[in-house]
Amino acid sequence: MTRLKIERQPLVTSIERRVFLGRTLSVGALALLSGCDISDQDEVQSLLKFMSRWNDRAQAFLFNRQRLAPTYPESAVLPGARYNAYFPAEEAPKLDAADYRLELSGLIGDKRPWTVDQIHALAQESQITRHVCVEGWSYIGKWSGPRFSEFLQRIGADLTAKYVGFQCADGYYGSIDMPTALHPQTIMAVKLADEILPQQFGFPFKVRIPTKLGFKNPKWVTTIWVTNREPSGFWEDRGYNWFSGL
Ligand SMILES: Nc1nc2c(c(=O)[nH]1)N[C@H]1C(S)=C(S)[C@@H](COP(=O)(O)O)O[C@H]1N2
Ligand SMILES: [Mo]
Repeated sequence: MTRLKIERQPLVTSIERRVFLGRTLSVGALALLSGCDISDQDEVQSLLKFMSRWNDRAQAFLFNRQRLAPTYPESAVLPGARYNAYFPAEEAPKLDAADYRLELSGLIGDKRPWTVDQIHALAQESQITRHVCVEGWSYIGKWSGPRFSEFLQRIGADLTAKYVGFQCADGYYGSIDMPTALHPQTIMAVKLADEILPQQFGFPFKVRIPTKLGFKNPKWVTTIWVTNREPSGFWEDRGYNWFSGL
């Protein structure tokens, strides 16, 4: 698949970007690097990867399960959500509601696949929150759908497991920590602006996680799994920090 041929982005670049965005840590690492020309050496990369993993653990420790991401009034929603993916909107997967099946694997009691109708039948909630992309833009949108925690309970997921993983129809993949999966604002968004989620925004659903950066919100999800194994992700494997909380 040509889409997946993306140049590896060194971790240094993403850390510089994080500092640019005024985010935590890595200032020391940057000071260490500035003025010397060693930033693409393997040792520096592995030191920074180690620090990023350490940063993940610190962020996970500090994450408050009850703290809510800011919400906004209807009037704050501007028309038109902003599309993003690692390919143009015309190439977005077109999943057909009739043959779509959400596959389940890993530490889950009932692994029978789910249809779109079954997802729609769960009680839905709406949220007006800000989607923040690491590239430096954001928008306020209204998303609706079942709480992910409700879904995880229904399928008999092991809620004491560490991670939930996602595979998407476009080859994208990702994972989140269990506290974030169970957070009250983490939903399976089946609607955007009160309409069925448009195809390019992730039909049949996007896991909407307002406590995380945009790239941690997978669209066109086809498989969900629950695991204790080392998590990964499409952008994380290209250098972005795994936890990436807001
Ligand atoms: N399957 C899949 N999900 C994805 C992506 C992607 O390329 N593929 N891109 C992520 C990124 S970087 C962003 S900013 C958001 C954009 O979501 P939106 O198009 O609904 O605004 O989707 C995220 N989820
Ligand atoms: Mo993004």
